[in-house]
Amino acid sequence: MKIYLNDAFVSKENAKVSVFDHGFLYGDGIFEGIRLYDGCVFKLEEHLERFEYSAKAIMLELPWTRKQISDVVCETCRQNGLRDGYIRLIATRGVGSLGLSPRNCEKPQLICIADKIQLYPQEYYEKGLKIITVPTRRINPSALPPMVKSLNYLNNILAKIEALHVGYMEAIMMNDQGYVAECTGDNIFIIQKGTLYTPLTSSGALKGITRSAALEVAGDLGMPVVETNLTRYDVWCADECFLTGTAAELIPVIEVDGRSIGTGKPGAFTLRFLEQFHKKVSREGTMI
Ligand code: PXG
Repeated sequence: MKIYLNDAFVSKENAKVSVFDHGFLYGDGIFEGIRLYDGCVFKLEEHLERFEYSAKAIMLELPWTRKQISDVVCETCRQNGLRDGYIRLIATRGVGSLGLSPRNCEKPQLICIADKIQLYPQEYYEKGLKIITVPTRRINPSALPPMVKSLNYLNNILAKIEALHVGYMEAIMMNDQGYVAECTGDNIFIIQKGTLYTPLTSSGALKGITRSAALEVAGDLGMPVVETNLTRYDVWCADECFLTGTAAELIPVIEVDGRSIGTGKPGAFTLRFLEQFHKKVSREGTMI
């Protein structure tokens, strides 16, 4: 495996960063998870735009143009002979000294990894996932905006641990007002009486690229969409539910907190979304 690390491609064994990098010391940095389908990068421009917004939000000045970063992403895929896979693009604050101030960091580090990923076993895409809500709340946007895809994932990891601890693979996180925000690495959707509902990104959700793709699919299917506050009750009593994320793609949910969703099987609309989503990823993308 070849990894892009500061202007060069190095082997996995040699892809090492300093323990003085503030990305390691403080989680001071940003990332993107991007999919490669059949030699085409899915929604590359959208990912690069979000990467730039994340950088802007944490005042990390990226010394690379969008074209340069885009070339790094595509070249990393080519160097690894990948046609399908998962790309992890990372920018850290860079090497500095001990102490929080980013001012003592010389320059940001750019890293790109391209590999294979399957978050959930295939059977869950067919049978659906059982999930739970957990006590760990999504961090308040005034503390750390969840729209920033930062290297600080402890909030989500704590929620994931709570789910895993009691035998579930994914958790719904509520915001500090008690509304549904998102899952630990996925956005959440419900369908009720033919309308698609999803939490507002201002409720503490990442503005997921796959979320936007699902909203586009809803448009293609002529399904009304409402972005609004959702309660646990709304999810428990939904006709259908599914999650979206770059890693998970689009996965049906069949049970939440012990309540069956709809018939307890992936719903008819969800299956149509899945089908349309797969058509979309095979049609669209930037050729590497
Ligand atoms: N919410 C959170 C908190 C995320 O981290 C999403 C929603 C979905 O966003 P996208 O843009 O991917 O549709 C994410 C993305 C992993 C992994 O390694 C997680 C994500 C992306 C890539 C890899 O588990 N989460």
